[in-house]
Amino acid sequence: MTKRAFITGITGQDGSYLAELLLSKGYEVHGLIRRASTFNTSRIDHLYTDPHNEDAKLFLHYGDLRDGGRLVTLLSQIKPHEVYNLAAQSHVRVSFDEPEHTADATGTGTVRLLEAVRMSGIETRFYQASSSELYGATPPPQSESTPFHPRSPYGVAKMYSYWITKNYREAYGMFAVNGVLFNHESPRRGETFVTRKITRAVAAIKAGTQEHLYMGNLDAVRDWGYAAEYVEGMWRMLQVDEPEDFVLATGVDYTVKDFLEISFSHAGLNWEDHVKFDERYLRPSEVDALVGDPTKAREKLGWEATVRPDDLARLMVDADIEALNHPGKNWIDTVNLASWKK
Ligand code: NDP
Ligand code: GDR
Repeated sequence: MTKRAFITGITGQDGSYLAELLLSKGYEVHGLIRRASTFNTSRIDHLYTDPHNEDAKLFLHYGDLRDGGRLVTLLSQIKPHEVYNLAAQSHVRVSFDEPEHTADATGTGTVRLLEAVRMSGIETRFYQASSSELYGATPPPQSESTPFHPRSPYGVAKMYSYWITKNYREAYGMFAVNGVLFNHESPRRGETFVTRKITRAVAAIKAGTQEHLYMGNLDAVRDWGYAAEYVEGMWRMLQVDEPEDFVLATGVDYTVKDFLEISFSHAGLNWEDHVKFDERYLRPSEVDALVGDPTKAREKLGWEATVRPDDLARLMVDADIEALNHPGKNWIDTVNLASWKK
Protein backbone atom coordinates (compact mmCIF):
# COMPACT_ATOMS: atom_id res chain seq x y z
CA MET A 1 0.00 0.00 0.00
CA THR A 2 1.32 3.46 -0.89
CA LYS A 3 1.51 5.70 2.16
CA ARG A 4 0.22 9.25 1.80
CA ALA A 5 1.66 12.24 3.68
CA PHE A 6 0.30 15.78 3.96
CA ILE A 7 2.86 18.52 4.59
CA THR A 8 2.04 22.11 5.51
CA GLY A 9 4.98 24.46 4.92
CA ILE A 10 6.22 22.30 2.02
CA THR A 11 7.68 25.36 0.25
CA GLY A 12 9.93 26.13 3.26
CA GLN A 13 13.39 24.82 4.09
CA ASP A 14 12.25 21.79 6.10
CA GLY A 15 9.22 21.07 3.92
CA SER A 16 11.42 20.68 0.87
CA TYR A 17 13.83 18.25 2.57
CA LEU A 18 10.96 16.30 4.12
CA ALA A 19 9.15 16.01 0.76
CA GLU A 20 12.40 14.73 -0.78
CA LEU A 21 12.83 12.17 2.02
CA LEU A 22 9.26 10.88 1.87
CA LEU A 23 9.30 10.63 -1.93
CA SER A 24 12.53 8.63 -1.67
CA LYS A 25 10.71 6.27 0.71
CA GLY A 26 7.90 5.73 -1.82
CA TYR A 27 5.28 7.99 -0.23
CA GLU A 28 2.68 9.95 -2.16
CA VAL A 29 3.25 13.50 -0.91
CA HIS A 30 0.58 16.21 -0.73
CA GLY A 31 1.70 19.74 0.09
CA LEU A 32 -0.24 22.81 1.15
CA ILE A 33 0.90 25.94 -0.70
CA ARG A 34 -0.22 29.54 -0.39
CA ARG A 35 -1.51 31.39 -3.41
CA ALA A 36 0.85 34.30 -4.16
CA SER A 37 1.19 36.65 -7.11
CA THR A 38 4.59 35.12 -7.83
CA PHE A 39 5.73 31.49 -7.68
CA ASN A 40 6.98 30.47 -4.22
CA THR A 41 7.92 26.86 -5.02
CA SER A 42 11.61 27.23 -5.90
CA ARG A 43 12.71 24.83 -3.14
CA ILE A 44 10.52 22.01 -4.47
CA ASP A 45 10.51 22.64 -8.23
CA HIS A 46 13.12 19.90 -8.70
CA LEU A 47 10.69 17.37 -7.16
CA TYR A 48 7.66 18.34 -9.19
CA THR A 49 6.33 16.38 -12.16
CA ASP A 50 3.16 16.99 -14.16
CA PRO A 51 0.29 15.60 -12.00
CA HIS A 52 -1.23 14.15 -15.19
CA ASN A 53 1.66 11.68 -15.38
CA GLU A 54 0.72 8.25 -14.09
CA ASP A 55 3.85 8.10 -11.94
CA ALA A 56 3.31 11.52 -10.31
CA LYS A 57 3.88 11.33 -6.55
CA LEU A 58 3.89 14.97 -5.49
CA PHE A 59 0.65 16.96 -5.44
CA LEU A 60 0.26 20.59 -4.38
CA HIS A 61 -2.95 22.14 -3.04
CA TYR A 62 -3.76 25.78 -2.42
CA GLY A 63 -4.69 26.58 1.15
CA ASP A 64 -3.67 28.43 4.28
CA LEU A 65 -3.43 27.53 7.97
CA ARG A 66 -5.72 30.49 8.58
CA ASP A 67 -8.54 28.83 6.60
CA GLY A 68 -9.89 25.92 8.67
CA GLY A 69 -12.67 24.91 6.27
CA ARG A 70 -10.17 24.36 3.49
CA LEU A 71 -8.07 22.14 5.76
CA VAL A 72 -11.10 19.92 6.51
CA THR A 73 -11.86 19.60 2.78
CA LEU A 74 -8.29 18.71 1.89
CA LEU A 75 -7.79 16.15 4.65
CA SER A 76 -11.16 14.52 3.85
CA GLN A 77 -10.12 14.16 0.21
CA ILE A 78 -6.48 13.14 0.66
CA LYS A 79 -6.92 10.90 3.74
CA PRO A 80 -3.21 11.03 4.61
CA HIS A 81 -1.58 8.45 6.88
CA GLU A 82 0.79 11.12 8.20
CA VAL A 83 0.35 14.89 8.66
CA TYR A 84 3.39 17.13 9.18
CA ASN A 85 2.56 20.64 10.38
CA LEU A 86 5.63 22.66 9.37
CA ALA A 87 3.87 25.86 8.29
CA ALA A 88 4.44 28.94 10.43
CA GLN A 89 5.43 32.57 10.44
CA SER A 90 8.82 31.29 11.55
CA HIS A 91 10.95 34.42 12.00
CA VAL A 92 11.49 35.40 15.65
CA ARG A 93 12.44 39.06 14.98
CA VAL A 94 9.48 39.51 12.62
CA SER A 95 7.12 38.11 15.28
CA PHE A 96 7.73 41.26 17.34
CA ASP A 97 6.54 43.35 14.36
CA GLU A 98 3.60 41.07 13.55
CA PRO A 99 2.55 39.46 16.85
CA GLU A 100 -1.10 38.99 15.97
CA HIS A 101 -0.42 37.48 12.57
CA THR A 102 2.19 35.19 14.18
CA ALA A 103 -0.32 34.06 16.83
CA ASP A 104 -2.81 33.26 14.08
CA ALA A 105 -0.53 31.32 11.71
CA THR A 106 1.99 29.82 14.18
CA GLY A 107 -0.43 29.26 17.10
CA THR A 108 -4.09 29.02 16.11
CA GLY A 109 -3.15 27.45 12.77
CA THR A 110 -2.18 24.28 14.63
CA VAL A 111 -5.54 23.83 16.32
CA ARG A 112 -7.26 24.44 12.98
CA LEU A 113 -5.27 21.58 11.50
CA LEU A 114 -5.85 19.31 14.52
CA GLU A 115 -9.57 20.06 14.34
CA ALA A 116 -9.51 19.34 10.61
CA VAL A 117 -8.05 15.90 11.41
CA ARG A 118 -10.85 15.31 13.90
CA MET A 119 -13.66 16.72 11.73
CA SER A 120 -12.59 14.72 8.68
CA GLY A 121 -12.65 11.55 10.78
CA ILE A 122 -9.39 10.23 9.35
CA GLU A 123 -6.95 7.92 11.16
CA THR A 124 -3.59 9.67 10.90
CA ARG A 125 -0.36 10.45 12.73
CA PHE A 126 0.37 14.13 13.40
CA TYR A 127 3.76 15.84 13.69
CA GLN A 128 3.98 19.35 15.16
CA ALA A 129 7.06 21.48 14.41
CA SER A 130 7.84 22.65 17.94
CA SER A 131 10.90 24.71 18.69
CA SER A 132 13.78 25.25 21.11
CA GLU A 133 12.43 28.83 21.32
CA LEU A 134 10.00 27.36 23.89
CA TYR A 135 12.91 27.23 26.38
CA GLY A 136 13.75 30.90 25.81
CA ALA A 137 15.20 32.21 29.06
CA THR A 138 15.76 28.79 30.68
CA PRO A 139 19.52 28.08 30.59
CA PRO A 140 21.05 25.13 28.67
CA PRO A 141 21.37 22.22 28.33
CA GLN A 142 17.68 21.88 27.40
CA SER A 143 15.89 18.53 27.13
CA GLU A 144 12.31 17.18 27.02
CA SER A 145 11.96 17.87 30.78
CA THR A 146 13.30 21.46 30.82
CA PRO A 147 10.70 24.12 31.78
CA PHE A 148 9.57 26.55 29.08
CA HIS A 149 10.01 30.33 29.22
CA PRO A 150 9.43 31.74 25.71
CA ARG A 151 10.81 35.20 24.96
CA SER A 152 8.99 36.28 21.77
CA PRO A 153 5.51 36.31 20.23
CA TYR A 154 6.81 33.47 18.04
CA GLY A 155 7.88 31.43 21.08
CA VAL A 156 4.56 32.06 22.80
CA ALA A 157 2.59 31.03 19.69
CA LYS A 158 4.67 27.84 19.44
CA MET A 159 3.95 27.21 23.13
CA TYR A 160 0.23 27.17 22.38
CA SER A 161 0.85 24.75 19.49
CA TYR A 162 2.97 22.51 21.69
CA TRP A 163 0.28 22.20 24.36
CA ILE A 164 -2.69 21.89 22.00
CA THR A 165 -0.90 19.02 20.24
CA LYS A 166 -0.34 17.32 23.60
CA ASN A 167 -3.95 18.04 24.56
CA TYR A 168 -5.34 16.37 21.41
CA ARG A 169 -3.17 13.36 22.20
CA GLU A 170 -4.53 13.15 25.75
CA ALA A 171 -8.14 14.16 25.02
CA TYR A 172 -8.81 12.22 21.81
CA GLY A 173 -6.11 9.56 21.85
CA MET A 174 -4.60 10.99 18.67
CA PHE A 175 -1.09 9.95 17.63
CA ALA A 176 0.10 13.57 17.83
CA VAL A 177 3.70 14.44 18.72
CA ASN A 178 5.96 17.45 19.16
CA GLY A 179 9.42 17.52 17.66
CA VAL A 180 11.23 20.15 19.73
CA LEU A 181 13.90 21.04 17.20
CA PHE A 182 16.90 23.24 17.80
CA ASN A 183 18.12 25.54 15.01
CA HIS A 184 18.80 23.69 11.78
CA GLU A 185 20.17 25.26 8.65
CA SER A 186 21.18 24.47 5.08
CA PRO A 187 21.81 26.11 1.72
CA ARG A 188 17.99 26.28 1.49
CA ARG A 189 17.65 28.32 4.71
CA GLY A 190 15.64 31.55 4.41
CA GLU A 191 17.97 34.45 3.58
CA THR A 192 17.21 36.52 6.71
CA PHE A 193 18.07 33.89 9.33
CA VAL A 194 21.49 34.56 10.78
CA THR A 195 23.48 31.65 9.30
CA ARG A 196 22.30 32.14 5.74
CA LYS A 197 22.56 35.91 6.04
CA ILE A 198 26.23 35.41 6.95
CA THR A 199 27.07 32.81 4.29
CA ARG A 200 25.37 34.77 1.50
CA ALA A 201 27.27 37.88 2.57
CA VAL A 202 30.57 35.98 2.57
CA ALA A 203 29.92 34.89 -1.02
CA ALA A 204 28.99 38.43 -2.11
CA ILE A 205 31.98 40.02 -0.31
CA LYS A 206 34.31 37.44 -1.85
CA ALA A 207 32.85 38.24 -5.28
CA GLY A 208 33.37 41.97 -4.65
CA THR A 209 29.69 42.92 -4.93
CA GLN A 210 29.21 43.75 -1.21
CA GLU A 211 31.48 45.38 1.36
CA HIS A 212 29.68 45.41 4.71
CA LEU A 213 27.34 43.13 6.64
CA TYR A 214 25.06 44.68 9.29
CA MET A 215 24.30 42.44 12.26
CA GLY A 216 22.69 42.46 15.72
CA ASN A 217 23.68 40.46 18.84
CA LEU A 218 26.86 38.48 18.11
CA ASP A 219 27.03 36.88 21.57
CA ALA A 220 23.92 34.70 21.22
CA VAL A 221 24.68 30.97 21.57
CA ARG A 222 22.90 28.48 19.32
CA ASP A 223 22.99 24.76 18.53
CA TRP A 224 23.03 24.67 14.73
CA GLY A 225 22.41 21.36 12.93
CA TYR A 226 21.90 20.40 9.30
CA ALA A 227 18.24 20.48 8.20
CA ALA A 228 18.47 17.47 5.86
CA GLU A 229 19.28 15.28 8.88
CA TYR A 230 16.51 16.73 11.05
CA VAL A 231 13.67 15.73 8.70
CA GLU A 232 14.73 12.10 9.12
CA GLY A 233 14.15 12.59 12.88
CA MET A 234 10.67 14.00 12.21
CA TRP A 235 9.76 10.94 10.17
CA ARG A 236 11.12 8.56 12.81
CA MET A 237 8.93 10.21 15.49
CA LEU A 238 5.86 9.04 13.54
CA GLN A 239 7.13 5.46 13.07
CA VAL A 240 7.38 4.46 16.76
CA ASP A 241 4.65 2.52 18.61
CA GLU A 242 3.72 5.17 21.20
CA PRO A 243 3.36 8.93 20.57
CA GLU A 244 6.04 10.88 22.47
CA ASP A 245 7.75 14.27 22.20
CA PHE A 246 11.43 14.46 21.27
CA VAL A 247 14.25 17.02 21.20
CA LEU A 248 16.48 17.04 18.10
CA ALA A 249 19.79 18.87 18.49
CA THR A 250 23.56 18.51 18.01
CA GLY A 251 24.42 19.36 21.63
CA VAL A 252 27.24 21.59 20.35
CA ASP A 253 27.29 25.31 21.22
CA TYR A 254 28.63 28.12 19.04
CA THR A 255 28.11 31.89 19.23
CA VAL A 256 27.05 33.99 16.26
CA LYS A 257 30.58 35.43 16.39
CA ASP A 258 32.03 31.90 16.04
CA PHE A 259 29.82 31.28 13.00
CA LEU A 260 31.05 34.56 11.48
CA GLU A 261 34.66 33.64 12.14
CA ILE A 262 34.39 30.15 10.59
CA SER A 263 32.40 31.34 7.56
CA PHE A 264 34.59 34.32 6.68
CA SER A 265 37.88 32.50 7.23
CA HIS A 266 36.69 29.58 5.06
CA ALA A 267 36.60 32.10 2.18
CA GLY A 268 39.94 33.65 3.16
CA LEU A 269 38.33 36.76 4.69
CA ASN A 270 38.50 38.47 8.10
CA TRP A 271 34.98 39.09 9.48
CA GLU A 272 36.08 42.10 11.54
CA ASP A 273 36.92 43.98 8.32
CA HIS A 274 33.31 43.72 7.12
CA VAL A 275 30.78 43.32 9.96
CA LYS A 276 29.03 46.40 11.38
CA PHE A 277 26.43 46.71 14.12
CA ASP A 278 22.83 47.75 13.43
CA GLU A 279 20.42 47.87 16.37
CA ARG A 280 17.47 47.07 14.13
CA TYR A 281 18.56 43.41 14.28
CA LEU A 282 18.30 43.28 18.09
CA ARG A 283 15.17 41.72 19.62
CA PRO A 284 13.14 43.46 22.38
CA SER A 285 13.78 40.33 24.47
CA GLU A 286 16.58 38.02 23.36
CA VAL A 287 17.15 34.30 23.82
CA ASP A 288 20.76 34.15 25.01
CA ALA A 289 21.62 30.48 24.79
CA LEU A 290 20.02 27.34 23.34
CA VAL A 291 21.94 24.07 23.45
CA GLY A 292 19.99 20.83 23.26
CA ASP A 293 20.37 17.45 24.91
CA PRO A 294 19.38 14.92 22.20
CA THR A 295 19.87 11.80 24.38
CA LYS A 296 16.24 10.65 24.19
CA ALA A 297 16.17 10.81 20.38
CA ARG A 298 19.43 8.88 20.19
CA GLU A 299 18.22 6.17 22.57
CA LYS A 300 14.63 5.77 21.38
CA LEU A 301 14.76 6.79 17.70
CA GLY A 302 18.36 5.90 16.89
CA TRP A 303 18.66 9.46 15.55
CA GLU A 304 21.87 11.46 15.82
CA ALA A 305 23.14 14.65 14.17
CA THR A 306 26.40 13.98 12.33
CA VAL A 307 27.02 17.45 10.88
CA ARG A 308 28.61 19.85 13.36
CA PRO A 309 28.02 23.61 13.21
CA ASP A 310 31.49 24.27 11.79
CA ASP A 311 30.95 21.71 8.98
CA LEU A 312 27.63 23.38 8.34
CA ALA A 313 29.12 26.86 8.06
CA ARG A 314 31.63 25.67 5.45
CA LEU A 315 28.98 23.71 3.57
CA MET A 316 26.74 26.79 3.38
CA VAL A 317 29.55 29.16 2.35
CA ASP A 318 30.55 26.84 -0.50
CA ALA A 319 26.93 26.50 -1.63
CA ASP A 320 26.44 30.28 -1.66
CA ILE A 321 29.69 30.84 -3.59
CA GLU A 322 28.58 28.15 -6.04
CA ALA A 323 25.14 29.73 -6.42
CA LEU A 324 26.66 33.15 -7.10
CA ASN A 325 29.12 31.77 -9.65
CA HIS A 326 26.52 29.68 -11.49
CA PRO A 327 23.25 31.63 -11.28
CA GLY A 328 21.35 29.29 -13.64
CA LYS A 329 22.40 26.09 -11.89
CA ASN A 330 20.10 24.13 -9.60
CA TRP A 331 22.28 24.29 -6.47
CA ILE A 332 19.57 22.51 -4.54
CA ASP A 333 20.88 19.09 -5.54
CA THR A 334 24.58 19.73 -5.13
CA VAL A 335 25.01 18.98 -1.44
CA ASN A 336 27.84 16.48 -0.92
CA LEU A 337 28.41 16.16 2.79
CA ALA A 338 31.71 14.33 2.75
CA SER A 339 33.64 17.22 1.25
CA TRP A 340 32.73 19.68 4.05
CA LYS A 341 33.67 17.48 6.98
CA LYS A 342 37.12 18.18 8.32
P1 NDP B 1 10.35 28.39 6.70
O1 NDP B 1 10.13 29.77 7.16
O2 NDP B 1 11.45 28.10 5.73
O3 NDP B 1 8.99 27.82 6.05
C1 NDP B 1 7.75 28.15 6.58
C2 NDP B 1 6.67 27.54 5.70
O4 NDP B 1 5.38 27.88 6.24
C3 NDP B 1 6.66 28.06 4.25
O5 NDP B 1 6.33 26.98 3.41
C4 NDP B 1 5.53 29.08 4.28
O6 NDP B 1 4.94 29.28 3.01
C5 NDP B 1 4.56 28.37 5.20
N1 NDP B 1 3.53 29.24 5.76
C6 NDP B 1 3.70 30.39 6.48
N2 NDP B 1 2.52 30.88 6.88
C7 NDP B 1 1.57 30.02 6.42
C8 NDP B 1 0.16 29.98 6.50
N3 NDP B 1 -0.54 30.91 7.14
N4 NDP B 1 -0.50 28.95 5.89
C9 NDP B 1 0.20 28.00 5.24
N5 NDP B 1 1.53 27.98 5.10
C10 NDP B 1 2.21 28.98 5.70
O7 NDP B 1 10.53 27.49 8.02
P2 NDP B 1 11.47 26.20 8.27
O8 NDP B 1 11.33 25.28 7.13
O9 NDP B 1 12.81 26.66 8.70
O10 NDP B 1 10.79 25.59 9.57
C11 NDP B 1 9.69 24.67 9.48
C12 NDP B 1 8.90 24.69 10.76
O11 NDP B 1 9.74 24.31 11.85
C13 NDP B 1 8.34 26.06 11.14
O12 NDP B 1 7.11 25.84 11.80
C14 NDP B 1 9.36 26.61 12.13
O13 NDP B 1 8.76 27.54 13.00
C15 NDP B 1 9.77 25.34 12.84
N6 NDP B 1 11.09 25.30 13.39
C16 NDP B 1 12.17 25.60 12.58
C17 NDP B 1 13.45 25.50 13.06
C18 NDP B 1 14.63 25.82 12.22
O14 NDP B 1 15.72 26.00 12.80
N7 NDP B 1 14.50 25.88 10.89
C19 NDP B 1 13.69 25.04 14.46
C20 NDP B 1 12.49 24.73 15.20
C21 NDP B 1 11.25 24.86 14.67
P3 NDP B 1 5.50 30.41 1.96
O15 NDP B 1 6.65 29.73 1.24
O16 NDP B 1 4.32 30.65 1.12
O17 NDP B 1 5.95 31.57 2.78
P1 GDR C 1 16.37 32.14 15.80
O1 GDR C 1 17.20 32.28 14.45
O2 GDR C 1 15.87 33.44 16.32
O3 GDR C 1 17.23 31.33 16.73
O4 GDR C 1 15.10 31.30 15.31
P2 GDR C 1 17.95 33.52 13.77
O5 GDR C 1 18.89 32.92 12.80
O6 GDR C 1 16.99 34.54 13.26
O7 GDR C 1 18.75 34.18 14.99
C1 GDR C 1 19.73 33.47 15.71
C2 GDR C 1 20.47 34.42 16.64
O8 GDR C 1 21.27 35.32 15.87
C3 GDR C 1 21.14 36.63 16.39
N1 GDR C 1 21.44 37.62 15.35
C4 GDR C 1 20.75 37.80 14.21
N2 GDR C 1 19.68 37.15 13.70
C5 GDR C 1 19.21 37.54 12.49
N3 GDR C 1 18.17 36.87 11.95
N4 GDR C 1 19.78 38.58 11.80
C6 GDR C 1 20.86 39.27 12.28
O9 GDR C 1 21.33 40.19 11.65
C7 GDR C 1 21.37 38.85 13.53
N5 GDR C 1 22.41 39.29 14.30
C8 GDR C 1 22.44 38.53 15.39
C9 GDR C 1 19.70 36.67 16.88
O10 GDR C 1 19.52 37.77 17.79
C10 GDR C 1 19.56 35.30 17.50
O11 GDR C 1 20.04 35.32 18.81
C11 GDR C 1 15.25 30.19 14.42
C12 GDR C 1 13.98 30.09 13.56
O12 GDR C 1 14.21 29.13 12.55
C13 GDR C 1 12.79 29.67 14.39
O13 GDR C 1 11.68 29.40 13.54
C14 GDR C 1 13.16 28.39 15.17
O14 GDR C 1 12.08 27.99 15.98
C15 GDR C 1 14.39 28.62 16.02
O15 GDR C 1 15.47 29.00 15.15
C16 GDR C 1 14.81 27.38 16.78
